[in-house]
Amino acid sequence: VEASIPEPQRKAWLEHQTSGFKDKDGFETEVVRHVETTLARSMYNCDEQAAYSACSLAFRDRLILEWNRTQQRQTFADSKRVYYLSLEFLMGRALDNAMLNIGQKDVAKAGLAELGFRIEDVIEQEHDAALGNGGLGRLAACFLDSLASLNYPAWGYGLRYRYGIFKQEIIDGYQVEVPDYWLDFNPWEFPRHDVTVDIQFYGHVTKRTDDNGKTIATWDGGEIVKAVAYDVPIPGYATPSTNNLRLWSSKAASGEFDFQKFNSGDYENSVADQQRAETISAVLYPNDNLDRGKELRLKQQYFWVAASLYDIVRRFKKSKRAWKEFPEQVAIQLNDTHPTLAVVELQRILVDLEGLDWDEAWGIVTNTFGYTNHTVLPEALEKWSVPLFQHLLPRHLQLIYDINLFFLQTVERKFPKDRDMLGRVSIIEEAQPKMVRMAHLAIVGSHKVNGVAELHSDLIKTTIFKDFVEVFGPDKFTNVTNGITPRRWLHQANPRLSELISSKTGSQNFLKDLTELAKIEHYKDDPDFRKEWAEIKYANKVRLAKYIKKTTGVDVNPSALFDVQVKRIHEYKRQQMNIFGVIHRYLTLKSLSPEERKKFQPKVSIFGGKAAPGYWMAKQIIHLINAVGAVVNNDKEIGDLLKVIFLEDYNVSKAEMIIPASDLSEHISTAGTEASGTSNMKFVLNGGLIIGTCDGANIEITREIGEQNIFLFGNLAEDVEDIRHNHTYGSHTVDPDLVKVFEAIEKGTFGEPNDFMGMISAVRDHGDFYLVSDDFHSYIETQELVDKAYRDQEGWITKSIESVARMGFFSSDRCINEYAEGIWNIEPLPIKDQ
Ligand code: NBY
Repeated sequence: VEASIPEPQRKAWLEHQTSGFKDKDGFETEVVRHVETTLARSMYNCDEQAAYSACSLAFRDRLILEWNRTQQRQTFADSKRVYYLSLEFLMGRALDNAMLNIGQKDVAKAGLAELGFRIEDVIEQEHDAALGNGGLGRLAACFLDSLASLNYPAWGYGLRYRYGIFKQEIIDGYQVEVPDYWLDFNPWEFPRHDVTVDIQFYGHVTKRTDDNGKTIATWDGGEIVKAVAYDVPIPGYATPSTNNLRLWSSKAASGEFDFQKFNSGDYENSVADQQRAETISAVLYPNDNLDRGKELRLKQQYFWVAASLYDIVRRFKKSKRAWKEFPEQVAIQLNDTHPTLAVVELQRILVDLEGLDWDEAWGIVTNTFGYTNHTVLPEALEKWSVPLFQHLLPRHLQLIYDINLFFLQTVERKFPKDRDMLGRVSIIEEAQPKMVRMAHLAIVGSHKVNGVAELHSDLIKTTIFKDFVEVFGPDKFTNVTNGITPRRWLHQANPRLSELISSKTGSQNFLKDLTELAKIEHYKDDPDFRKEWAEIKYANKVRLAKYIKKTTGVDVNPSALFDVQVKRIHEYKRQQMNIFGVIHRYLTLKSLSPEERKKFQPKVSIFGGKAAPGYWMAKQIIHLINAVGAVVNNDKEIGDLLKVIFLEDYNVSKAEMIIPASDLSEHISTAGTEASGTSNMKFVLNGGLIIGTCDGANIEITREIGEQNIFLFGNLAEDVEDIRHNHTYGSHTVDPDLVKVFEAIEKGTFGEPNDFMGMISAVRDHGDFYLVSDDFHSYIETQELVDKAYRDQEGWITKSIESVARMGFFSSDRCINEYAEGIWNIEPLPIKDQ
């Protein structure tokens, strides 16, 4: 059905178009209107939550209009689009970002003040959109910001989880998980009840031969679940471009409930069907860097991938182009292997539904997809059991077998008789049961595979994907070092620093071209500039200290060195090494005379991060941090010399407050395990220094900012394998300082020692896989260098300024431009006057 308004009536439409508020008065009018009509409240009944809602709705109205125009412009231009498929989008709050990107925050601030509200309090009302675990999900969010800001025609596709990552509470020192129901009031999403896709599961496949001798497969039976689109506008910074993030929600296909069951008196079961369908998009799996192989997770993946591809193909078909032009119009990026079924689904659409030949279809598929790998950890590499596949997606399993067969035939031609090679690269792992290796499928189905930092991209080429480099040649494998959006992570999180920088660079253009930060290096000896620089850091620390007092009851001195490690809790990230280091510091302090103690650098050790609910060791680490805090923070002898804080429920909006307040942050993963890291970039961009290992993007950060501005320590990635081998087959002695730490724990200094024996025996008795003992001495020594450097405040400020000035490379804008040119082959869409 043609839905567009006929020509004669369009004039009336254009005359009645609105454009949202224009100035402070207009903004206030809109806020009051939304309070009084949309929310049905009044000035006698308007709390901060209502002010937040009305303010968001006023901004939303402006966004929608630009969003519609952007979509019309993209449709009209009919140029190539990129689709970013990610099971996670860790967006955080939207209002502040919308105000800044549209460039109307000052207007809102003044307007809200006149109406009786402080803008900071209003912003604080918003619940984080936390549809992600950690770095991978936040990267997707930064990419959306850059894609819109750079005017690329791009859509994100994800799942609309009813529950995002759980809320973490710390009760008696233990993590407790609480569901995060975030959809009560969400002005940033638009349900598209008219945009739905029926998704099939289970059933059976029949094959027949048509008149031309071609085999036709049909997939019948099983059950249908409906996917409903919810759209989220993504505003670009200082551009009208507003892209779309489409999140799918699941619903029973038969509408409200199954009438047949209802009429036969089985009302309860008809409701149960409904609920079962809704379960698909109910909850985000809370594991980072761990694959658990649950059936519901595979259902989520197919549900989301099938709906997204249907949508993408539907849009392509409207253009009436030949299929072979598909890769010239469409680029699809796979954010890790989670969306890899898209490769199979597109092949199924082209072969089974559109009747293309296998080879032509496969050429289209491989030219469309790109795959980004985010980990080398074996436990995080996705595998699905063949029987599960057979049951849930019978046709897809057949297609995977065919894809594998043709792939292995090409490998066989290149490496005749190399059966080991065939076994190693096969998409099917010959295990009991057989498993589908999703990373192998993603590589075979894509034209480019990239890692997320130089070391990581080298590692995947020489370790987990080595054979594929031989099969496909090295050009298929590439690096795109991660980046972060300076809009959220500098301008929004640290407005005073952003302001100081713009006063020296002459404009806010550095927020669009981060390499302009280099200009501030000219001022590094300017006393006024340095003073202001230090004052901003101090003010950010005061704000965090207040927050710590409010949430934990502990007084911390803002003049102390703030040493921060905030990220998901994982053994490879080595929070255990950090807390062992803190214990070592505590024991050292206790052994000193009061006179000697005074020479010590006062420090606040700040931790934050969630443990996956089933990750016992990670939970033990959280417990130890809290147990150490309980002792140290109440030790009168120690006072301000050492405080240990665990901040509950670390998330994006808390990161925005914590990161600008750090002097030092810890990025101390075992070398070769952290693919990139992105918070390392955020901390340095906010004037904090890093203590870190030669891992992930730390290496490139060092190259950019200079070795004198970072505290590197520990063994190198190239040596890790040998060291591990030695743990198992050679002699393994624990570092003597670490032994003392263990003794203190075992003596009961921090409560029941049995609670912490897992962490100790992992190092002492189970091979110390993460090299905690091997790196401990170097870590402690380097922390001493940090103390010394910090006592030279002037030297520290110089390091801080130089580092920020040299961080231009780490903008996600640079990163997105690299993807656009090297992988997607897309161009920005110029904004003409409309
Ligand atoms: O991706 C992270 C990497 O650890 C980090 O080094 C990198 O900077 C970042 C962006 O490239 N990976 C990550 O966050 N991964 C996950 O959150 C994740 C979530 C789920 C699953 C696997 C990994 N899963 O298999 O379910």
